[in-house]
Amino acid sequence: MRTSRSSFRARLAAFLTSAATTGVLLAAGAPAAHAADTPLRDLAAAKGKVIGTAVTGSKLTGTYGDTAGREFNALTPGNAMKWGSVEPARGTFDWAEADRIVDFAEAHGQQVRGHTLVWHSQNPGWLTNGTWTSAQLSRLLNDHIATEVGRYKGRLAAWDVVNEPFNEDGTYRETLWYNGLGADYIAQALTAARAADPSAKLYINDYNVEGVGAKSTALYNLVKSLKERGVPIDGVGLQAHLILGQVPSTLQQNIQRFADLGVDVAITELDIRMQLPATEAKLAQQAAEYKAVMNACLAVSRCVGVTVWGFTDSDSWIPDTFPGQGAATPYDENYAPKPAYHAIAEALGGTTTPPPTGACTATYSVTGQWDNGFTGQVRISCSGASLTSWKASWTFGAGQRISQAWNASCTQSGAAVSCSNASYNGSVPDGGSVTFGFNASWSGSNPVPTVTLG
Ligand code: G2I
Repeated sequence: MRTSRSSFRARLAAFLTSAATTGVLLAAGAPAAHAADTPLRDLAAAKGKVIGTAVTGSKLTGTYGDTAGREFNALTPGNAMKWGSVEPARGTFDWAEADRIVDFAEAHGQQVRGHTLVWHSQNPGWLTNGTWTSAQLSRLLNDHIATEVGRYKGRLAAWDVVNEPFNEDGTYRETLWYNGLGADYIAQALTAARAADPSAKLYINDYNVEGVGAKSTALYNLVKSLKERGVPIDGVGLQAHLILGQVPSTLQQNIQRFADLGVDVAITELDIRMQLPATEAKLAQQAAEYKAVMNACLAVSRCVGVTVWGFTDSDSWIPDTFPGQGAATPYDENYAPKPAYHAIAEALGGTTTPPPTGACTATYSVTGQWDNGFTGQVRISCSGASLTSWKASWTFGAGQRISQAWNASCTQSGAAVSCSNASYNGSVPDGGSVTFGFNASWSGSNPVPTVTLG
């Protein structure tokens, strides 16, 4: 991982101005323990491991950006580096979103994992609809890799060079690349990537290869033969899109057999989905399963770390792809850490005290930020307790001023803000929540205050 003095300073400054991004205070007045917990990235760094997240570049401001920067030491662009994103029309490149993520990562002392160069999905129409000879395909492949890997040369820790090459039974997936070039497209891609950036670690990445089975054995045999042939290959990515209750029991054994082959292993896209609604019991089971995945990686020195595929349920691919399922990531849709977050922290050696139950809590988040303005949101949730009226108060730390509020009446005197319920939302039942919002101005910095409920 790249850690320079300047990036450390930037991180420190960012930390000092935005400590406790999601300010939470209990109704009783005691700070929730998790607001002060050690960030996951510091715990992971102490163990020499990566804790990463996939991100959407356009969202890297406000609470989303603060959390991504504070908690993770690696970022993977969820979509921004795919062929269809970077070259939508032949010869017309759009690097804006990818650049934004790489710049953000460097400013926050984070690694970047490039994702992905050669895949059957999310390719531009001009490529998939074209008719190509194998010589033309080979040229397209090599040029694409030279251009994209070359653009970020020296700045990325790793590339998912080839993504999802196998069928479930371990045969090769019949893609544009396989059909045109045979299995050799994999060696060609790896060789081109090494030439374009000798310092990036080169991976083959797939799903349903977490446990020992036909598909992971095909990947194992491929890596073995690539190594024997002297083709550059540094690691395998186990995506780990898991289903609650189905963490493979052979995960650690599988990681170990790849390590024994002489390659690194990364868990690259971890999420654990469940049938909605999420209940306390399901979230507790999910936490235990996140911990089990962390522990399997921590147990093998060549397992470089774990990346989650989106850190918040508001930025997860699951609900769109599997209707009725979700809650797959470590933070809920309002950026409140879930039991899975605490389980990751515990696996990394952190001591965390999850917020006690039987209380009402207020969570402040910045949902949008522009020039000198922002939209803030406070969510008041009760569990094991209820309210018939409420008042949420905080002190702005950097001169922010509220101009407008909705679903609450807010007054501001100097830095002190006080917001009381509207006539229609004073009651918060056990298990329920209410939300109010406001627009405000900021300049210089926009630190997140801690909210007290009274
Ligand atoms: O499918 C889950 C992941 C499996 N492994 C490879 C990953 O690259 C893949 O990521 C997902 C993204 O998280 C989704 O966000 O890849 C999907 C495409 O296969 C992405 O979905 C696409 C939607 O299909 C598009 O409609 C949408 O425009 O996301 C795009 C951007 O939001």
